[in-house]
Amino acid sequence: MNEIKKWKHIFKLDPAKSISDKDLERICRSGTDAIMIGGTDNVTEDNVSHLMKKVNAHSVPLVFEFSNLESIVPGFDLYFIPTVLNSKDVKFHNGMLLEALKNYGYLIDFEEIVFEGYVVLNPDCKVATLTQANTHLTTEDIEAYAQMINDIYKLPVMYIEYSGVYGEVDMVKAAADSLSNTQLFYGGGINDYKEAEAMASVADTIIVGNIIYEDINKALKTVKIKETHK
Ligand code: 1GP
Repeated sequence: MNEIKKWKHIFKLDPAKSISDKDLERICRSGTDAIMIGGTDNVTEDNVSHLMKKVNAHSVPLVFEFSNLESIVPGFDLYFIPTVLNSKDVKFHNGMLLEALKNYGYLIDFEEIVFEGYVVLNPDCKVATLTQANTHLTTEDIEAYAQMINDIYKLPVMYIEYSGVYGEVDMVKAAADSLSNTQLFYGGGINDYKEAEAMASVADTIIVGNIIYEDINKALKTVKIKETHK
């Protein structure tokens, strides 16, 4: 699992969205550090395993981000499990995890699990609605969540999730300044190199999702941040 510490850039592919073989190949050969497969709606065993097989034809590290029990498929390098700390629903803190362990605990190689402390900050994104996240947070809240994740829960990853919109750099910086061991992931609305660069200078790792499906050339240019952030 230590390999993730070196990751600066991740492309997140949504198994419910379609991508041509040619575009998928360009993403896999882009020089990104890893491909993460995950989404909020319509994530199924079928579409996850279909996409997994296609990405596995390339040599890029491939990880799965868990969103429901039905879509867990063996064959990934690592399994990322979010705990949404600003959700009002215990299901998204540890409820689904409890069910996963009850059903599959005996099969799990815990070395392959990365538990992510999520804080969702875009009130209009699907994950905020689904998890009933309290997104009206101040920088003090973010600092406290970062302490909770870094110093108390001691999680390997804190994920600031703005899915769909470009976030406030100050909020990301508040988290970054409060973390010492935990790796900071930032995801949301990165649509070009400049936005990627601004977030990569604050977060340890940036996640680029939706722009893959809107403008693949712009998405590919975000990988260039790896040259300035080694
Ligand atoms: C979504 O954080 C990722 O979970 C990436 O966000 O799709 O807005 O790039 P975008």
